[in-house]
Amino acid sequence: MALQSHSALLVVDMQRDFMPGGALPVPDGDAIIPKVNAYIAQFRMAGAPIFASRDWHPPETTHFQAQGGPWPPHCIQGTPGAEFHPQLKLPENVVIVSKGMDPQEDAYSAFQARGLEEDRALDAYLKAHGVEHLYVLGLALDYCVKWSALDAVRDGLEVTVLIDATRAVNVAPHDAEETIETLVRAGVHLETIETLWVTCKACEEMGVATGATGVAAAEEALRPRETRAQEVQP
Ligand code: VGL
Ligand code: ZN
Repeated sequence: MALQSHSALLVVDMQRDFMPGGALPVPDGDAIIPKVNAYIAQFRMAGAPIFASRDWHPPETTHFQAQGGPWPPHCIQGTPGAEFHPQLKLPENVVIVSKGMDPQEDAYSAFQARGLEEDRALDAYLKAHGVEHLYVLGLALDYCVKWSALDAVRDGLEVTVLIDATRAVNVAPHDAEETIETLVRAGVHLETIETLWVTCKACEEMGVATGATGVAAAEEALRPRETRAQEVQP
């Protein structure tokens, strides 16, 4: 499978509270950040739109244990825990969509999210951008990544989960495996940065490096400008 035009990237809930030390930590949630940034750089170089969802709860919601729900309080609107991880490198033109604002709704799927503009839903943004193939990564595989991918299939999109850039909560020990099985049965493709970029013909046509070179190019693109400028000086 190759990255084609009409592709978009959905970065799911890369927020502090889902990282080690946060209120609802996903084991190794922060370990995927360099890879997530490499994907972001690649999609950016390919000119593909990038969306980022965030869990964005009110202080009281039936999603939290105090109100009878399954989870400790997390990602409360405006708190540090709800911020994107500081090492996440979202591009300036990223479209941020927020979910879980309704105090009666879990909202595990980014398709339940709304953008800041005109209260627009994710599917409306995707349609407006002519997106046909959605690539999904982030946290957590067994909740928000899973339900977002399944909703995307239901919405008629081709869907790929970037399996090396996601981690599961694993409330039960086999949740990750079961999630992967469910996704594959639903027709979701699974790719890694190697399988995606090695075969990326469209990227080559667009002048985007693929394979190991692509990863190196992405890393280069992510380095702070000052560092790059210094290196060309004698
Ligand atoms: C999520 C548990 C609770 C997620 C959100 O984004 O995967 N998981 N709230
Ligand atoms: Zn939540």
